[in-house]
Amino acid sequence: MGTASGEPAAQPPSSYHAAQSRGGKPTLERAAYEGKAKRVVSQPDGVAHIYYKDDATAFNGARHELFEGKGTLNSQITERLFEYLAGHGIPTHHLGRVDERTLAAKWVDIIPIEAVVRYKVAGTLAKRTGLDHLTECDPPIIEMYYKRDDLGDPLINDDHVRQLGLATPMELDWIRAMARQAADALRDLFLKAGIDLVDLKFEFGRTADGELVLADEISPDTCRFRDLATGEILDKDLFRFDEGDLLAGYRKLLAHLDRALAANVQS
Ligand code: ADP
Ligand code: AIR
Ligand code: ASP
Repeated sequence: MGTASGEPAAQPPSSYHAAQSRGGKPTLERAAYEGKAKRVVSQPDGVAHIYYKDDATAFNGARHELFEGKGTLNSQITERLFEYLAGHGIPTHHLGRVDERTLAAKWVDIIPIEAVVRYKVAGTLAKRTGLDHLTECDPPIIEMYYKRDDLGDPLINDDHVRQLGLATPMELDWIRAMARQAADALRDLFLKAGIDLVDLKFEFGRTADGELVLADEISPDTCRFRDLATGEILDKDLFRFDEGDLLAGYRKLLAHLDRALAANVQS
């Protein structure tokens, strides 16, 4: 398990090999993958170049719009957050920056599980339970979704993970612990930035060497953020629910984050 001092996290045994067909998803054998918001291209030596597009989609692609500059902003936010998490002992796929909107990462076989950590009720949790919006979840709720666009990414439990052969019980325990540890570190950082991290989604993958790492992106496309002072929404809900100017929200989030990171370095 990772520590706040930056010790690397102990890995679960890498006995599992995905039996699942991944449909159109990126796998270690696949050279390129065009996603809804990113394009992933395999490079030599197990490296992936992840190009952040300006596309915003919602509700499994049912809504789609372009926001010029969103890709660059998300690549910047993701880069800073992966670097911050690496400093907190979380193993990640992140390697560095390639250009304005492209990040280099270890090419991984994505485990088709979306791990969602919720500090407050929002989105589909509010819809599913009838709980009031922004009710505190203490301790935070951790959910697993099956990453399958054709099925609408359904909520699943440990038994489903076992039945589908998505991960071993030890891997699932590790994913849950790592998701909580990474989310808690991010929640602390965003509190210092004057931002409430309401919930977020993580993806994990296996490198060619069998290491389990945090992958994909961490950005306002994958997290819910509220300005603590004003209550303003600073994430993709601006687009999902026509709540306001998406680019202005993402820019504000990055500016707050940079101030908190700078203060973190000085203290
Ligand atoms: P989607 O697949 O939902 O349309 P994106 O547009 O974000 O999502 O596409 C990026 C895809 O790349 C996702 O399926 C994600 O799981 C995958 N991915 C993220 N990081 C890596 C990585 N390091 N190596 C290989 N694939 C990755
Ligand atoms: N998420 C889930 N699937 C895709 C994404 N981006 C993220 C949302 C939100 C959290 O997971 O951005 O931060 C919970 O989403 P929901 O829709 O289940 O309430
Ligand atoms: N990213 C998913 C989609 O494109 C889910 C979401 O963020 O609402 O529909």
